[in-house]
Amino acid sequence: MKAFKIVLILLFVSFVSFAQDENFVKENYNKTETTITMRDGVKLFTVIYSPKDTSKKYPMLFQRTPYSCQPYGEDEFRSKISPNEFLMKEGNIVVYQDVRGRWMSEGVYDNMRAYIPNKKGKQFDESSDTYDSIDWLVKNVPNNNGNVGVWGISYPGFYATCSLIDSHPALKAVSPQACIADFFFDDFHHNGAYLLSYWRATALFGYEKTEPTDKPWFKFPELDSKDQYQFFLDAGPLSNLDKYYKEDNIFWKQLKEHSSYDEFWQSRGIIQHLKDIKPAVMFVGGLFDAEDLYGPFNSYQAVEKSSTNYNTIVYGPWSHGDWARAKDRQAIGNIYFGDSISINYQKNIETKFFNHFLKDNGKGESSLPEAYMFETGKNEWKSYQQWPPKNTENKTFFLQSDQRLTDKAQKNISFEEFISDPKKPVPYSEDIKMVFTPRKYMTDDQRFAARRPDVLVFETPILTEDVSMAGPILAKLNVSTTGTDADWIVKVIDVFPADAEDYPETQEYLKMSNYFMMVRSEVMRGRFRNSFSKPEPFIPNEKTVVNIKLQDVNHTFKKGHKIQIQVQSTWFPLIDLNPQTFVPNIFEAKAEDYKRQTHRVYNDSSIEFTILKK
Ligand code: PG9
Repeated sequence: MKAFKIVLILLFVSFVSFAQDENFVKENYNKTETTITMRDGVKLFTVIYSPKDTSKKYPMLFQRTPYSCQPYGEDEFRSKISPNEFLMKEGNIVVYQDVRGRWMSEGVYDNMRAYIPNKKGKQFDESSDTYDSIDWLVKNVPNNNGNVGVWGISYPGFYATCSLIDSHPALKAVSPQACIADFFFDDFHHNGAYLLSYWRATALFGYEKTEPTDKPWFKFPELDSKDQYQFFLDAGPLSNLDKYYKEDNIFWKQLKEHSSYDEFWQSRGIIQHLKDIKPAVMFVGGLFDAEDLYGPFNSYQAVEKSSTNYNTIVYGPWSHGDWARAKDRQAIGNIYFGDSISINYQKNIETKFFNHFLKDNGKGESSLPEAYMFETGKNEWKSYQQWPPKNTENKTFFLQSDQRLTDKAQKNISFEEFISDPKKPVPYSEDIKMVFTPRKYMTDDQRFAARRPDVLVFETPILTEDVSMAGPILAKLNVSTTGTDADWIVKVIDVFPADAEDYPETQEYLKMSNYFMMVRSEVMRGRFRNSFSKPEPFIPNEKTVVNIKLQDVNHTFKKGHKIQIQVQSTWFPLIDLNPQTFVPNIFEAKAEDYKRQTHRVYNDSSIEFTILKK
């Protein structure tokens, strides 16, 4: 009976604290809604949460979003505001804005709107919209201390990056998180391969609204299947999907018309403009972020190379946006990384970053590292003075006969061969589902793929000591195909020992014993091997170089594990099918273009790892 009473009391306490939390914003903040007029006259809808305690001045934490400032109405409050609960509870002015063309703001939306250098008169872009908004906020919001911080995750992360360019002098600290940098390498494409797994998301960003609205103006296609592999396989060529998105879906039209890295995509890439950055920056990303892994790594490097400002990077054992949640156990799919990882980051890293520059005016040292990187495998945080770390060396492993991965080149070069059949593509996941965007596959078990004849496997013997990788990976493939086009996918896998224990998160049908954990993966659409803007066919049966840069890792392959590489040519429906016959634009390929081909990977192919020196 006593235990029952204790449980009841605990339940009541947690309910009361939840209820208090639920009302914390309403009880401690005032909310006002307004519009801010941009230099071209367009009005952007802006929501301002100000602490009721007006005994001191506060910085403003500002987020610009395409996902809505809702709830709308001055009596409707968000349950949580600001980047995290620590910053919410200690008191800041928190501002949200619907970006141009979205929800309650006026204007026309443009996906990844291109930055315009040396703007004149009423010319605008996302950087100038941020500048104009900050200028109005510091002049008009009561009780602000004149310092502004910007943050955002994913698409809001892109707008945070835009705020850095031609930045307003009041903008002192920016944290672009999982920030999209370029839609040809983030989200909708990877190295030119179209992410079919994003197809449903095209509805979210494809339709233009006609006036400010607090109701969704877009509609998602109604599909009669929850089995994405079969649905898209049955759909056949991409043009068969036009029946779901008509001419009014502008983004679907743009995706189809711009299948190469042409001016349309190039102009929208933000990295090229990251020069002479002034505000302090903290880029944040997830080592297993399936959506925007390219953005934070490459944006950080661009700022590091071009600017002298405070510029730092944090990558944790996270999937897309995990760091903003407060899960006790941090796990992705079947892999557990540790407890309270996100909450500790929020308290000891993110809150410190903003307070140092917005409340302490950046005086003295921030006490934060240049690079704060979680080392998966060992599952511990590491601080580095630069990223990638100085004490690393490049080590080459060769993809050899008999499925061997060794650091010695093979003398008599031969090849491994497989039939690649668009009618029977390699699944990217064993799970039967219909995703809005991909997520879990980034740490998924790859045994199902290894056991297919159209997936080549190369692995080291059992490691006798730890091997720690910290930085980029470069796959240098020498391949051939009987066809005239092909995709090449490389997966880097940590093979667990037979005695590996299950986690509570381990899926029912799986065992962690001998688990093939995906650590990193990437595709190169073969037509773009020499140029993303000038696609080239393969010459049938001619040995051809295909290099693939895989995004950085920070992973230790522990003693007793094995390093494994898998190579394949389909990855469905994560990416669309390559017809394996060269056509000008795969979005216009016909059913008869899709052909089985025989592919070869020659044994002088190699993979270069960035290894941490002992
Ligand atoms: N980068 C993510 C995304 C962009 C576009 C479509 C779907 C997802 C994000 O903003 O979450």
